[in-house]
Amino acid sequence: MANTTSTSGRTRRAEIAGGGFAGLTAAIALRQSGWDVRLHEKSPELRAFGAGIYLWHNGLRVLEGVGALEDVLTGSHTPPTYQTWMHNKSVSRETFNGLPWRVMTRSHLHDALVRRVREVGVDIRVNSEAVAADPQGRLTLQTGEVLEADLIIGADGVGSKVRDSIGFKQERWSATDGIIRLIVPRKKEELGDGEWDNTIDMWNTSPRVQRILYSPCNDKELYLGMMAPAADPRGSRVPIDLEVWVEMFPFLEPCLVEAAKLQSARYDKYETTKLDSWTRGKVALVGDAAHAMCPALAQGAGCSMVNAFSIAQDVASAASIEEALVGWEKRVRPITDRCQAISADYAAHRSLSKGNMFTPAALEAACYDPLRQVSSWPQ
Ligand code: FAD
Ligand code: 5PR
Repeated sequence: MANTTSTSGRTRRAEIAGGGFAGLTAAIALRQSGWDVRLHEKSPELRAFGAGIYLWHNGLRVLEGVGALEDVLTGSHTPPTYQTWMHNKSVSRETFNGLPWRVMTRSHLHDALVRRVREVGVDIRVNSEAVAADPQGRLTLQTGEVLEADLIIGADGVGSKVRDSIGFKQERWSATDGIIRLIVPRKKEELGDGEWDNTIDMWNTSPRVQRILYSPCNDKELYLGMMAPAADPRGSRVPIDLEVWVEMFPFLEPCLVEAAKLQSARYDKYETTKLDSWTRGKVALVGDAAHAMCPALAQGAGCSMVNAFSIAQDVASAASIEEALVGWEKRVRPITDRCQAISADYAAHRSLSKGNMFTPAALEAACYDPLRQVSSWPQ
């Protein structure tokens, strides 16, 4: 690995706050291009939070770029079709014209990135909470320690302290609906006849709005996204209200019984964050810190990973980090902004229930190839 990355011959140093998908991706990509990288995670260990996740061509290409693709493909699943049901009747079966996509557990993806972060030699600090950043290139930790670097990355999620310490202008709002996300055993034999290897987005609007996004992750694990309006006390109850879910989805009973056992279940509302800018001096915000979005297009992590990977490309040969970051935002932000807007619109109108909603505009982010820096599907 090259150990000089600047024209002065000195190895450049990055301090990254946050060990989620965005922070891990940025850390590996920078380290691969010769930077000294330290990653701060406030939790006691690097661990994924949450249930399942979809990655599309854009995110899968990032994994290729950071050397984690093979690892992620083993133990994850591409369903034969992405089906949508309304009141138990199929309204669409999508295959995206061959566009690659993949479903997996969050821990599967996170573990692969963590293995790679260790392999490339990122300096990892757990129990290390960032509390502030300074555009001059300083990161302050909760302990009071102040670290200087050429580049500071705030990848500390939707509640970002790095962001809020600097004071970006921002809009934040929550949607009407929220979701309980769980991993349960597949129980394929017990489910009886059906195409249970598919993704099936099962919508019901009467007698209540209740939806299950059924997403097999591999032979053993099933990701259930159980959506209900925040105003519905029974649909949003955790641990789940078995009766109300089985009544609507009787054919999923074996899986729902397992879901009801999970005491740690949470109901999360969808949050959106929009900032006037993602950078200030030597500080860049990536991932949910910069652009938390509704999950309708399943692109929050995908865009986060693309943007994190792209920073490393844009600072690689830059004489000025500040200018490179401005250029980076200009280059990558429009796709994320459009994706965030469509996701918010789909969530607000429950548009996915109509089926066939993965239009070319909706798949724009997914079609992007961060390695070649072009939209590249079909190839
Ligand atoms: P996070 O995952 O929040 O990671 C932030 C990390 O920083 C955490 O490890 C946290 O502990 C740490 N941290 C926080 N504060 C500090 C601090 N001050 N100092 C140090 N460390 C700190 N995206 C997809 O691409 N596909 C999907 O299918 C998908 N489904 C979704 C479903 C739902 C219901 C929701 C709500 C989101 C979904 N997303 C999906 C979006 C995706 O989860 C996020 O966009 C993604 O996880 C953001 O990653 P991140 O690294 O920016 O933030
Ligand atoms: N797609 C995915 C997802 O996890 C959610 C949604 C769409 C992959 C939420 O769980 O529309 O809310 C959605």
